[in-house]
Amino acid sequence: MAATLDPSVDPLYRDILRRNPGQEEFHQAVHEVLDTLGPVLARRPEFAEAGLVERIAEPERQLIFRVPWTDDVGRVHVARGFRVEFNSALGPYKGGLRFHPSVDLGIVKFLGFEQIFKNALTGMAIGGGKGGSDFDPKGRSDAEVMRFCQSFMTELYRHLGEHTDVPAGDIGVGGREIGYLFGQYRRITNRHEAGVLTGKGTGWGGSQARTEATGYGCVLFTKEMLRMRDRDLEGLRVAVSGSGNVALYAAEKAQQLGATVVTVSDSGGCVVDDKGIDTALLKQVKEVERGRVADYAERRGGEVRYVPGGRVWEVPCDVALPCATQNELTAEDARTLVANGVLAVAEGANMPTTPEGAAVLREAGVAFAPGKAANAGGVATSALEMQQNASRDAWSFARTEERLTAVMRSIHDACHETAERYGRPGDYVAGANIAGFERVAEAMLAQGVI
Ligand code: NDP
Ligand code: 2IT
Repeated sequence: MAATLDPSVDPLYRDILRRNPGQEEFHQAVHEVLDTLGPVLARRPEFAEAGLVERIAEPERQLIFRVPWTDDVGRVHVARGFRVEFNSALGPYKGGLRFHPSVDLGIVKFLGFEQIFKNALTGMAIGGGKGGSDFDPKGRSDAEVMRFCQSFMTELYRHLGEHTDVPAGDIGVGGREIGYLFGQYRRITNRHEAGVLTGKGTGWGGSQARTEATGYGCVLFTKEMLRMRDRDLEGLRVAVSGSGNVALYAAEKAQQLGATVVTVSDSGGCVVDDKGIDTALLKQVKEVERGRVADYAERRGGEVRYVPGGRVWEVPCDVALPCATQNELTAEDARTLVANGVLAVAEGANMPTTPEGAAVLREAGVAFAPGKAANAGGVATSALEMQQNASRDAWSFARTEERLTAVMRSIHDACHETAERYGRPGDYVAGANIAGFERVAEAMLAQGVI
């Protein structure tokens, strides 16, 4: 990371680089947060005196473990499992599990670090954590995925609990995986402890609207940002990257609110569908058949184009929603978006925009919502799931979505007001980082040096 930080945090950042070599995504996430904290530390010297930045950047606990599993032809594989329990000042560690071949300690730490501030922004009693494995579920049978999940949980269960650490899904981990993980936890512990995992099936302790929550929340946040500029989603063209859980439901909500989603993608390429993505068909292809966007294009026929290796950011749009993975929207992509007149970018994924890409958008005056604010609807609804589990209750879809809408509005307003309070009007990155940091910092200060 080249950009120099405020002198109040630069030495701390150098130390973090030195002590965590090679963890580039973690460095990037820390840099982005520290870049906005100078004014807070200037106003609140007690935060620096209590070593809060040093403590917040060091996970409370980091677990790395072996996950052996056997494939359908009897071959043994060894994957690596991770859980980084980053911060529990506000509540039990909370955050997803990612199964993807790119997962390593640096990725899990970047995600866990982001999660601390995101979870604080929700205003709910949840700390930050993240986990996963370099296991690649693509092309694996249900039986193989089940055996992997059982092996993973056989180690992880001892570190979990509804008051300790509560995982959920992320890339490569959806309802199927949560089911297998929950089953193994229940079997080993002999407890039906519903609140130990979120994203469960609605028939056995899951919350209505959790599946939809991240994508829906991202669009609700976008709507709030546009409202501040006297604009609405109605009639706008939206580009969504990815076609997984977050992308699917971002597309669905954007269209419910009158926008036209003109493109979605996966790691193979993108589809361009000028009349608007048929989200029911996309759900069928992705969620039921576990297919690719190329299959969607083939089934949809007509004027829909599949572009192998194509990038959604080249498709002209008014709103861009990166919903796939980290660093998928570069400076060059940002320049293309700006040239095409983009009004708003909201991150459904975690850290999808590179720092250089974010700078291009900022300089062009594009409304830009960082992931820790815009995608917090998923974890917020996980906290609602925990609430329902604790009270042995199950709410309706409408009631849950109403709560999600209120949380997204409150996160938007907290980011907006905090940015103004610190003389950075309209800067949602600064607003989100500072508002999240203040909440965690106050709790850590009150709880002593631990
Ligand atoms: P899914 O596994 O359901 O979907 C991931 C999508 O992103 C797929 O379309 C996938 O394409 C694409 N993708 C993943 N990795 C890459 C890559 N390296 N290059 C190109 N495309 C890639 O995951 P989710 O939708 O759950 O997660 C998407 C993002 O949202 C992640 O950043 C996640 O951390 C974040 N997030 C998720 C939340 C949730 O509740 N699920 C909550 C908050 C944030 P392909 O199939 O070809 O790999
Ligand atoms: O990045 C995230 O916020 C998630 N993957 C969801 C975490 C959760 O616990 O619901």
